[in-house]
Formats: sequence, C-alpha cells, structure tokens
Amino acid sequence: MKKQTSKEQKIKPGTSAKWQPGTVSNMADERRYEEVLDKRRETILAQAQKDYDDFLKNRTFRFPIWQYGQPKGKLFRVECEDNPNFGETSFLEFDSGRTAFVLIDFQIDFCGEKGYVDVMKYPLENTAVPLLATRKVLDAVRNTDITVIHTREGHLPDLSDCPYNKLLRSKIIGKGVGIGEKPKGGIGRLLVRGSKSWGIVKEVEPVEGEILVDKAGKGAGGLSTLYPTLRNLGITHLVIVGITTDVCVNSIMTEANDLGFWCLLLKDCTGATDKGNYAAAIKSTKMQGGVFGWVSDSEKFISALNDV
Ligand code: C5J
Repeated sequence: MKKQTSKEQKIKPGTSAKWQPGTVSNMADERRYEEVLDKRRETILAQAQKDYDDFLKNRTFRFPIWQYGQPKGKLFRVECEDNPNFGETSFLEFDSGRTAFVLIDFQIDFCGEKGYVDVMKYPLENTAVPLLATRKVLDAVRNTDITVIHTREGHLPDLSDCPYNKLLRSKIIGKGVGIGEKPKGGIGRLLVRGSKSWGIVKEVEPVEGEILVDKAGKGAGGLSTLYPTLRNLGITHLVIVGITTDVCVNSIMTEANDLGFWCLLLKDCTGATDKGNYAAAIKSTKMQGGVFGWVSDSEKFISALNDV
C-alpha cells in the first residue's frame, strides 16, 4: 500500500498560523479510502484461515493470543457439546486471568419463596434447580484467579427507572401484586433495590473481593455497569450461569456475544420458569455453530479447572 505523503496533509513546522482551512484530500473521491482501508480484511481472513486449519486438527477454539496478547493467567480448555454441529464436540480455550464467572440474578425474586417468580405462580423448582451445581462451580472457581461477578435485576426504590409497561404487566400477572409491592406474607417489595426479596440467595451469595453489578433491566447494556466493568478488568471470556435461561441469561449472553466476548453457558447452572423455554434457549444457543457462544456443564467445567 502506498503511504500518504501528500503536501496537503502536512502542517509546516514553525508556522505562525493559528489555523488553516481544511484541504481537499485525493483519497476522498471514488471510494479510495475504502479501497485502502479494506486491506485489513485480508489480514483478518488470513488469521481466520489459520485458526480454521488448526481447528480441523485440534477441534479447539484457542485463546487468541494474536488478538489479546500473552495469557495473564493459565490457559485451560473446556469440552463443549453439540458444537459446531449437534452431536459433535469441540473445546473452548480460556486464559484464567481474562475470564469472568458471571452469575446472573440468583435472587429470592427469581428462585425463592414470596419473590417475583413465586408471586407469578411459576414452579420454583424450575428456577432453583441450578443452585446446587452452581455452588459447586463457584467453590471451584474461588480457588482460581478467575474473576467472579454477580448481577441483580432491580429498580430504584422510587421506581423511576422501571418502565411503566413492565410495572403494569407485573401487577396483572401477579393478580394485583406487582413490581414495587410487597406480597401478603412476603419479605419485601418485588424487584426493588434494597428489598429482602431482591437480595441474592445465601447458596451463592457474593464474598469479599467479588463484583456486584446492579441492572435495571433484563439485559445489562445501557442499564448497568457490566460491560465497562468487564472491559476495565481486561476480561475477554465469560462463563455464564444464572436465571432465567430464556430471559436475563439469554439477553446478557446475546449482548456480550455481540460485543465480542467469548461466552460459555453451563447448562445445569441455569434454569427458566418454564421447562420448554429452558430447552429451547439451550438449543437456540447451540444453533449456527454456536450463535451466542458455547454450551457445557458444571462437571466438564470443574474438571477443566484442574489445569488452573
Ligand atoms: C426475568 C430474569 N425473568 N432475571 N428476569 O424477569 O431472567
């Protein structure tokens, strides 16, 4: 590629002028910027060809050192199911120093008695079932340098950040008790920050040194500090667990995947209010060679952590 040396680009050294008008660039016509800048495409496609050839030999999505630099922690690989096609196995490689274990919304409101999900009359078994496996993974992760992040869905006490349509729908499905209200015999106002039912359940509650992110929505983009936090910490890979699979977990995995994070979902560490929705959410994650990322389980992940 010919380097730009045109006289117009240079500001003369020692010039006393305080300003000069913009000058016409020869690159601006006939889409020539695009021709030159598009050269980047050849570099990235060559890299993808190299990684594709490597994948055919090793079935591994390696941690891309070319992209992020040398590992900050230890490299480890996790076996993933139904990838790239259903019935096939692949491996996803992580740098422990650039990995976050993200626990989504394990709150009384989603898996405890007299919380939001209970008030809507969905079986708590469906959303509480991932707690035991998640606890085992959390214990294993706490012995590594992997970053632990917990999220909570909830609204400000004055409800100023709660969309009115969300509030009204919740009151109707809750037969008169919705977001911001305390159910009869309940322990707090539903989905309100600071309320007891909004708290994370004891089984997986955060400990000193872990990160807690509050979000006012199902997803985390724009309504929380999750993504700036991940970027500040230099995180590239996420191991995602939490509730509910088809709502907040799916929303966050979709957002994170779009932002370039490499996301792994542990299927026995997540649950939905409806079993069919759970199965559909797991299946849709696996489509298109992993449209939102990869799927594995707690046992495979814990056994992979033996290398960390
Ligand atoms: C829902 C969530 N389902 N955490 N929230 O309303 O998935």
